[in-house]
Amino acid sequence: MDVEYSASNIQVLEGLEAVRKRPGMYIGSTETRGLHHLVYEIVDNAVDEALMGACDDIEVRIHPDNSVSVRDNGRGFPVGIQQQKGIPAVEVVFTILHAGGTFGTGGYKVSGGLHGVGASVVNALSEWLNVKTCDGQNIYEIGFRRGTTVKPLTVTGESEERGSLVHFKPDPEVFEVLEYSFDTLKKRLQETAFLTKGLRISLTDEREEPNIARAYKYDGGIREFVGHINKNKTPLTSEIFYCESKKDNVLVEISLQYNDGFLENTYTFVNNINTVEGGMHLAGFRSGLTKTINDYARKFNLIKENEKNLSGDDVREGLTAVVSIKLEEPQFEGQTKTKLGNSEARTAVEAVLSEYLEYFLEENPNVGKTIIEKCLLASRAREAAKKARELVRRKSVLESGRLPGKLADCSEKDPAACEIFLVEGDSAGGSAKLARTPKTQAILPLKGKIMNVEKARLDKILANDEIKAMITAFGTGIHEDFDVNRLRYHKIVIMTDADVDGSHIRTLLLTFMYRFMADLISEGYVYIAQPPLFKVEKGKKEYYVYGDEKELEKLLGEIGREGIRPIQRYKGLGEMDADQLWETTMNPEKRVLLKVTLDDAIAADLLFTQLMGDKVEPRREFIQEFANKVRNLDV
Ligand code: TSJ
Repeated sequence: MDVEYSASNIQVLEGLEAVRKRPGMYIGSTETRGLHHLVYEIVDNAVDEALMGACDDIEVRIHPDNSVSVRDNGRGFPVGIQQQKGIPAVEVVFTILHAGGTFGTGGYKVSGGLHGVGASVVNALSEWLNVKTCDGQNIYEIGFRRGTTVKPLTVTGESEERGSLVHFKPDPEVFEVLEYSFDTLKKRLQETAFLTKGLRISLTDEREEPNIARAYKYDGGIREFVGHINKNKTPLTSEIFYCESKKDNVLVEISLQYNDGFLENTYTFVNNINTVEGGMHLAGFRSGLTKTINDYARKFNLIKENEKNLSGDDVREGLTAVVSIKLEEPQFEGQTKTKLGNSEARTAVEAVLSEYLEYFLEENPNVGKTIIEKCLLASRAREAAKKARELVRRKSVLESGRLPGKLADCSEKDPAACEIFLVEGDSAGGSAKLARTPKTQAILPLKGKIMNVEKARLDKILANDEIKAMITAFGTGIHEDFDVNRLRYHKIVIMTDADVDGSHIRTLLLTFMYRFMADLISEGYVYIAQPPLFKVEKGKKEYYVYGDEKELEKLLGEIGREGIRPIQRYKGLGEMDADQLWETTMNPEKRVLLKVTLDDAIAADLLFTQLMGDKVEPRREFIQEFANKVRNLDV
């Protein structure tokens, strides 16, 4: 594809001062998330160059000063004078708000989508930003400070190479957090590599000696993505379905494979944006899947004439799928603007899936048979569960409105003012009950281990006492009956020990909520309490340390070591008395709560699966990784 894109085609709009005045409007937050957003913006522009077929390698480096550089081997920036502004096009890209390639002139862009704020926004929010670009002949450089050009574009040398390099340092005057997370960038870059087959993306962390480096390149694209998601599960077949086709100007890529579990993992992307809220493409995928599988099963007599069609739930049990589409003018809707509204995406995805999946099943009859058997099993189990549920429904605790006996409820009735603490163990539960403010704080002690919800169908899960207690206390119902408007507490606080067991229990709880009450998490009702790890007493003063040994050392450095009584290390909540628990962990005036966010459902699912899956080894890694992650969650 040959796209005409010269210096004069760049659309010009104004106003970088506005960006520095209200950074939140442009990048969402000036905390960790916004900080990382800057990198995605720059990388997405380089990915566009790859989607044009002009580049196949992107290199991201985190430098020791927490500046970041992104290099690609594309055509380099256009350097000619842009007519409207009379300055080089590359300078327009970085100094004029909303300047970018004109939309709809051909090709699909991943930048300029949901997060597409433009390189100029990154520039405005950077203490400094330097650009180097090579067109196969010359090396050009240009430099900026807080969005203003300080080193005009000049030729600084000759080179036969091509490509762009953007190096920037987020402005400490703007960002509250300046430290990049290798893991966060790694996950996002790996996802981008899966979604852009053949593109190599590397990440190097120069803050560590020796440097830490990762590189991702997937020639199989989302087919490898599906394989990756199913890595720690047990796939039903070794074959992974994959198709790619264009319809009504919508480029559709779909890959899927079934595993022996009960849950569905379908991830959808539009122009590389993870559409967490789904939308038209997801709807098209679902209807296409149900229809194609039923048609196939009927055609080959795998469902008897007197049997009912398989339902959508039946054909999605144990399904892992990635649907990635590209279209020129995506319309995003929904609370987090991650729901696709374009109706042409629905018909395109449905048509492409039906055509290619039918062909695939006919070509691979053994795979077809295995899948249909799995769906039939799901269907029968669902029927049985439904009958069982109807039988017990009237007497069910879930419906009775009676609160669990172990719950120490609060007296306040307005959910917005109420909190519930899910506390590990009866002894810590006892202290928490003494410590709490009974008006607004409820306590629900939970027995050591919560059931593993990935290994059971809903009817089993509902029979579990701990889970029943949570559901009735929350008041929301569960799964299809879930209604977040009935939630009785607007803060659900998970309070577990700061050790490996505590982390395991926390993960089980989060898994349960994520799978059956996802809105609790996406709407920001779930928090993690942070009990301190150390207590330091000096003279009459007490200090609590919530971080690790490093932080303890820091405190000791600040207050001096003289006259310090032996340092107390808390192994569990049970070691604190009620007063201490209140002071350090429950008092809304002083405590630090971490809000659980699951905007990255894939990463979460992979983590959960690693913990819950059959294979033992990944489990240990998970507990360690998640224990760290939990400390880094956004507040
Ligand atoms: F985000 C960004 F803008 F800062 C950025 C852009 C960052 C990085 C690392 C790379 C890029 C980028 C832009 N790489 N490649 C390009 N290419 C163009 O802007 C370009 C080059 C040539 C032509 C042409 O028509 O000849 C057109 C374009 C859009």
